[in-house]
Amino acid sequence: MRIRQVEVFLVDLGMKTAFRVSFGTLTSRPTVVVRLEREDGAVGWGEAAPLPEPTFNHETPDGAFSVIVHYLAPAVVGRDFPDVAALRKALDFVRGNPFAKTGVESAAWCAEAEGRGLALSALFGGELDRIPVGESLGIKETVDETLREVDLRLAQGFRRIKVKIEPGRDTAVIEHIREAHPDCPLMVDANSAYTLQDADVFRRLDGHRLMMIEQPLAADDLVDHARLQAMLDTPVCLDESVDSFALARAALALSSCRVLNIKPGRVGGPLQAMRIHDLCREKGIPVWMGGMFESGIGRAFNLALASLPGFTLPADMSPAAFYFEGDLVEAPFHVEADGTVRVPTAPGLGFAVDEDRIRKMARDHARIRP
Ligand code: OSB
Ligand code: MG
Repeated sequence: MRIRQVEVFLVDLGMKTAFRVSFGTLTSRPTVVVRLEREDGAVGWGEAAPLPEPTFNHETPDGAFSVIVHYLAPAVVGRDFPDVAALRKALDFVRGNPFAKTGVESAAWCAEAEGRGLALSALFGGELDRIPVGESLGIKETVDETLREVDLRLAQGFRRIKVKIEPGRDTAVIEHIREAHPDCPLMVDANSAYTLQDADVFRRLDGHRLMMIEQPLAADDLVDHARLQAMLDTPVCLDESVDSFALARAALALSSCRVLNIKPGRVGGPLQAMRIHDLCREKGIPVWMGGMFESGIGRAFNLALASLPGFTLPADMSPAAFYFEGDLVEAPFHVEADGTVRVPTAPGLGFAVDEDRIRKMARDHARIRP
């Protein structure tokens, strides 16, 4: 595959309602779209979707745009690669920046899927045709607000509820949800808001039969996560802590978690996501597909990867319409009454990209040629 050119777009998806997590409130959703064109005419789309501020990891949309324009795209344009893995290797000279690398690697996968007339899921070796999905609920002002949304999402068929928590807004909200829905699949996500000093909070949560406690402690602290996991019956799930294959291996070796959230963007692209999936499968660690409020472009990769057989727990895969004023694909997926999303079987991305809208909306654009 010879790469003719790469285009990069910075677009703003208007957020419908603010989404609060322990480290801040999301009120807008700038994201980076990559369009890669090969010499044989195949076109692929990808998305680099770090959060608007460097709060989840060190990246931002402006930063990812710049890293792609100045470093990643110049490393691939005009070059010929035997396969996507070789193209991805050409990005390794850049340290970190997993979301930016994901944008470029994803676009190459999409072009490959189009070129070979295959669906992304088939290209990735996916097996499932429907992905069970759960809802991720932001932190609300009141417990009642949270309870109302839990009722709504369960009635809509969502297969599990994830509640964002922070110190002071944790045990009470879970107690109320458990009272109303004694058996609903329920979990919490702390986005690193606690330390081991808060062990009492986790001991109380441990009594509520949660599916897991996601990322309770600092992102770089695998040792304390292992200590916490040893104290609890509830599985600890890591998210922010694992942004590479090596860290996934370290987390499993240290018993820092019993479940892993895999987000292609966080770990540096579909190839790393697949390697981590394979490792976890071999070690008997269940994984599930997380989300980063991607547009329909990024979600297409999440959906295709979630069809791999190790993804045995419900995904964070709410449709774009929950969050954004509009999407970047023409007919986004929806959640069926049984709480699943269908994995597309059409060749390529599986969703029609609204290219006109992307070109019109772009608040920054660059074209990189050899
Ligand atoms: O920690 O899983 C997270 C959204 C933004 C930043 C971090 C996280 C989330 C979510 C998933 O909870 C939301 C989604 O994309 O469905
Ligand atoms: Mg998380």
